[in-house]
Amino acid sequence: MEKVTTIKLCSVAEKTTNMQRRPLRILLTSISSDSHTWNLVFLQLLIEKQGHTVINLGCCVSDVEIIKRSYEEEIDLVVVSTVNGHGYIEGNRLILSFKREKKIAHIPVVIGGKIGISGKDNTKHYPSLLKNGFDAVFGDSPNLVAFENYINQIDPIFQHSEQLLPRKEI
Ligand code: B12
Repeated sequence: MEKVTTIKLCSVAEKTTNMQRRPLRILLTSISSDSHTWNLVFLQLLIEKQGHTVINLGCCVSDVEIIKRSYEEEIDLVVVSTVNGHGYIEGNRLILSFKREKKIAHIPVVIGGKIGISGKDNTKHYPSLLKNGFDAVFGDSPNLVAFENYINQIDPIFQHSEQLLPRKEI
């Protein structure tokens, strides 16, 4: 009798629902000049609701601190949130420094929020942010489905991290 092999394709939604992967460890941060915090609180709650662990560095975080914590925390993804309008300037500076660090350069880094001071035209800043190394750029739309979908297709990097206890910091 002919042997039939079926391949089960796992959709993103299914992957998330089943939570077969271990939860991601996500470093959430703002940029050095940005003192807004509710964006960070909102994103932390959104990401944690999906079952992932958030290390929230809070507002006004220096590039050096973001890079240092990325080395220390065994993270799978860095999420930069910024709304004060300096995002495209400091974001470009941050990502160039981050991607120069060979041991963490493989970690995906995304940025989102109010990237500049041009409202809808902030999209003009996206190409340089992507060219300099960001893996994705998100606007400040309250519709965060694209962001959630992005997170759900990330695979954990550190396979040995299952033993790590979830940590939350503000
Ligand atoms: C509260 C507030 C403050 C408070 C912040 C207090 C605090 N501890 O957080 C104070 C008074 C300190 C403040 C200061 C300033 N602020 Co202010 N502030 C606001 C205000 C009124 C609300 C922000 C807020 O809390 N929103 C609630 C959160 C949940 O929403 P959110 O920030 O928009 O974040 C959402 C999205 O942007 C998106 N998002 C954000 N990040 C990311 C990241 C990713 C990856 C994704 C997917 C999505 C995403 O998701 C979030 C949820 O939907 C906004 C105006 C407004 N209505 O938005 C101005 C606003 C952000 N501030 C502004 C400005 C200019 C300033 C100052 C420069 C003013 C000044 N001249 O001093 C300073 C900057 C200080 C600094 N160093 O950063 C501007 C920014 C302009 C721009 N980017 O075009 C705004 C938009 C006001 C305006 N219309 O001009 N501010």
